[in-house]
Amino acid sequence: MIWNETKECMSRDEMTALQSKRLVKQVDNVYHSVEFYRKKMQAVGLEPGDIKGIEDLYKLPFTTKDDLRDNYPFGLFAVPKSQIVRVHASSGTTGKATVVGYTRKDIETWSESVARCITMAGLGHEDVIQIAYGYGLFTGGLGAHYGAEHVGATVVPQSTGNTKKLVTMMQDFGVTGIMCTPSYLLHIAEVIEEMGVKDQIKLRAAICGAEPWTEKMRLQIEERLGIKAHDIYGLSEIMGPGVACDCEFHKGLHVWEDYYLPEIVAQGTYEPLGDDEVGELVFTNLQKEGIPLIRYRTKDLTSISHKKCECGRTAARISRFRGRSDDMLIIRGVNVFPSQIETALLEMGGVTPHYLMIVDRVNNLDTLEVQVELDSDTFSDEIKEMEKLTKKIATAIQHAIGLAVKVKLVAPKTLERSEGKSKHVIDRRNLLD
Ligand code: DLL
Repeated sequence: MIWNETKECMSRDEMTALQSKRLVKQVDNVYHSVEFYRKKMQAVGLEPGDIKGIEDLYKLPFTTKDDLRDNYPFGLFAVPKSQIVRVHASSGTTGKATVVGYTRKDIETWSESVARCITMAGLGHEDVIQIAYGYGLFTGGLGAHYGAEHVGATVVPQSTGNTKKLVTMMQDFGVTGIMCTPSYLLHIAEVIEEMGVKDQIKLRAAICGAEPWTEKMRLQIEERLGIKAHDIYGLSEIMGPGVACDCEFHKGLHVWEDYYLPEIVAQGTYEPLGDDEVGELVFTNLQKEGIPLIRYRTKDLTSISHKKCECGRTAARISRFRGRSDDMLIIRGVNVFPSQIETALLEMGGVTPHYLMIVDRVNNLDTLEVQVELDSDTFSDEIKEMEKLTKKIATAIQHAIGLAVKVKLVAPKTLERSEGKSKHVIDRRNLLD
């Protein structure tokens, strides 16, 4: 049985006791098996015995992506390589890849984490689940795959690539669940409509993640496909997909806190924050063997709530992500998140969630152009109409971000579609600097 399937949960006190026990053991483990952690703790005068429970967590130093890069490829592994059964890696745009390793038990923990998300989305062993995340060094494909097999579903390891073929198989195999990025699911929805097969699709639920998306986009996906859509979060450094997922109430993502101990810290000062305060999400691996990370700074911005959810689960919830601290653009001194543009566009209607922000610097002044794709009902050759709409969109965006922008309308289906993580920003300022 997958834990949490029945929503029978631990009380907060029971969870804290379990986390404390696991933290004490993990800190002792990394101190003795990873030189990096031993040195880091010694540098601040800490011995494993100083950590007696999660109340002492804040004493431990943070770990960052740079620490993984500096110890490339296997320097932070806590077990001999002979016990590692899998590696994954994320390339990132700058620097060396970050490499993570999994023992056989880690693969089981990961599968259980994803399986909890799948059951929370109402899917189970009777379902046919198509996995349309990329398979390979990216954790999306294989992570989702093992979780879906763990619940006993019939798994279709589609990966990304030929969307028409994916839709045909969805039809022929009676696919009822899909796991892919939200932007790819929107593209799949377009292809289903183009092929005119919507009434032959049995899809009931989608579990989407790997990139930020708004609640409006989630609702649009639900309506367009007539399904339930859930938000799944994770990161390769901590495990992969399945660290957290939202339930049927969609009021935050339940974190599997018996494996991944969450904290929120203030940006800049890194002081611990309380419930409902927005800051950077930090995780400590309580059970991981291959590469257990202590206080890993994710750079993802969110808040946490420990209140019991309407669904009955007591697992803490993190709110939908605003974006990453390194996604935030500073344009003429104003902080802008791409998700603000997406929300403004979807509130207006008549436009699609496909948009591209082009930031440039002209005569030392930052400029922002937003290319917005219209849906086919709104798109017209009436120049006056289009001018009116351009103004309306520019006003809505200006209202949302507090900056004047240039809006360029583009015809339906002209902006590039992505099968993996979508790209919404081209920042040309970096090229000029
Ligand atoms: O994206 C793992 C994953 C695969 C999660 C499939 C969900 C589904 P990385 O490539 O290491 O791992 O990227 C991790 O992606 O720190 C977030 O910034 C972002 N991210 C992942 N899920 C979400 C989400 C995978 N649901 C980085 N909402 C994370 C917002 C997300 N951002």
